Amino acid sequence: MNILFYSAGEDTELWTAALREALPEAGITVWPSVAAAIDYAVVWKPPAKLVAGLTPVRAVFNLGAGVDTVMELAWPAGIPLVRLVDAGMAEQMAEYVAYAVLRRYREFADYEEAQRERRWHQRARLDKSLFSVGILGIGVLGSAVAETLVSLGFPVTGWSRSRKEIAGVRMFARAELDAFLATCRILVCLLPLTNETRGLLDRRVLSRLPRGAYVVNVARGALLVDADLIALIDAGHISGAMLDVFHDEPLAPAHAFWHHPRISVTPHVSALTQISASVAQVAANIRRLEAGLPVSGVVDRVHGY
Ligand code: NDP
Ligand code: OXD
Repeated sequence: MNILFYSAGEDTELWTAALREALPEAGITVWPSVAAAIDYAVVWKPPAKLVAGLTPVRAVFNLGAGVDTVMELAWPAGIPLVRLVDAGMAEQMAEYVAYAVLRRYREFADYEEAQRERRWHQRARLDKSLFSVGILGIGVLGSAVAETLVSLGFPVTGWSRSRKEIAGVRMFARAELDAFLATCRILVCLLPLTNETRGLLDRRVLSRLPRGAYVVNVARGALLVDADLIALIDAGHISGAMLDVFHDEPLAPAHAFWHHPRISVTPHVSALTQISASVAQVAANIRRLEAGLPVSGVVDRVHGY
């Protein structure tokens, strides 16, 4: 069995060593080297040239949960594209969002500002039962985030294409977006970037949030219209945002997000890809495909995620 490997900006040595250990029977070629016949491609942000030169493969594995960059490429029809499903990211995402929510709810940013000014000021406790967190996208990661927030005692609402069921979470279906938005003191975005979701978080949608709402985007930067978010924060409608993902990464030094006093920026770290868990999942899926068994994480090419 031959595997073609490519990962943009990742540690190729570590990935291929882990792949060799998990699949000792496989030959591994690192693109742009070529092998006579390739059975599986294992890629992260592959260039178009890799796809153009690919001989027919049994499956393409995307080394990430989000498939927006692979979906832009012209893969031959009929080849399963398989994404990572959790693979150690759900726990990290739940930690990150719990931090963002607690930071906002317990007003830690205000205490940090007070400390800078050496100001002793105890703020009144906010009513948690009124501090509802809404999650856009109740998939693998959104569900883990929802369960964590429920366990912390927050009222939680969720919005997804098909209506989901999680104990303690009030769910909204696709057509109910405005009703969902009205529930959100904090809005967490965990949607995939697709033709339907690109630019979803624009002035119209963000304006539907209650005054003072806070925005957390941990999905993809292109879901958000940056200028609309800044305008609504500056107008006082949105109280602030914690952003982990951006249209262009790394975020340009001149971008307004870096120095906006109400925006916190992290460099796409809310859920980092874990080499050992990811390789274990890819290897298990390859073994299942070799045995003629179905695998989870196959991307729906029509819906784009
Ligand atoms: P899933 O595919 O499991 O979940 C996606 C969710 O979004 C599903 O609930 C789906 O609905 C919903 N959805 C998709 N399109 C629409 C739409 N048009 N309208 C309403 N709901 C929609 O993905 P994951 O949870 O695994 O990952 C989510 C995203 O998180 C990834 O695509 C990626 O971009 C991002 N990510 C970011 C990371 C980071 O470090 N910042 C790390 C990992 C992922 P339904 O359930 O009905 O299909
Ligand atoms: C992913 C990511 O999609 O790391 O897995 O952003």
